[in-house]
Amino acid sequence: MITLYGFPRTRATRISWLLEELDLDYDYQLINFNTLQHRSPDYLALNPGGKVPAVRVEGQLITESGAIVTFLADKYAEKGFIPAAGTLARVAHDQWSYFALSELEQPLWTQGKHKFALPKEQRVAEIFPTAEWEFQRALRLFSQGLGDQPYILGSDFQAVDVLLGHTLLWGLSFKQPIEQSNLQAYIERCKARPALQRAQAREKALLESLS
Ligand SMILES: N[C@@H](CCC(=O)N[C@@H](CS)C(=O)NCC(=O)O)C(=O)O
Repeated sequence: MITLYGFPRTRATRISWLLEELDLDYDYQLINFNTLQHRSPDYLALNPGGKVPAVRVEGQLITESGAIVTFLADKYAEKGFIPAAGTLARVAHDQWSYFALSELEQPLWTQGKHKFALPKEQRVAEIFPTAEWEFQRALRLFSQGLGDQPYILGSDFQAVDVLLGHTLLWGLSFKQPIEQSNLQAYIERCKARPALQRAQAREKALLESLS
């Protein structure tokens, strides 16, 4: 059984979304951000970074959402969510995964860190216009790469689309304009995926269990 340590509306959604796409059973261990459980000695003993997502697979803890997504898609390669290693299709998959994590996500995370995640004395309000500009620049490149394909590698939804789709949804939640019509259509395709809807329903139930 795979254990996912996570909290709703965080990068943990990337993992629950992919697990649902892969149609795998998993145990969702809620790490309650509201009570700062991610900074508790117990969680830090498990995951010294104090972050989510983390997964435990066959007794090993794995962190970093990009590594988890790639690992799970590779481990269950027969389900068809990632091209084989060493192929040009795979490098395109990895290229867009790294783009999601370093170019598209980074300006959003910069905003998040300087709005709420960093200690107050480390926050720099002047950073926001630059981060917003960088996000728009990354959107233009993404839009160009997507063109008129349904998903980034073509007609099939792949693990990389979890990273890209989740990050676009994050952009919307941060009220960033996404004006490219092909990206808007891509977002709608992602939102319509039953696997994402199941992951979000599970998150909602977990949140409700806290109140
Ligand atoms: N690079 C990591 C980032 C993980 C991360 O920053 N997660 C956030 C939630 S989305 C977190 O756990 N924040 C808690 C904290 O920074 O104290 C990944 O992609 O998994």
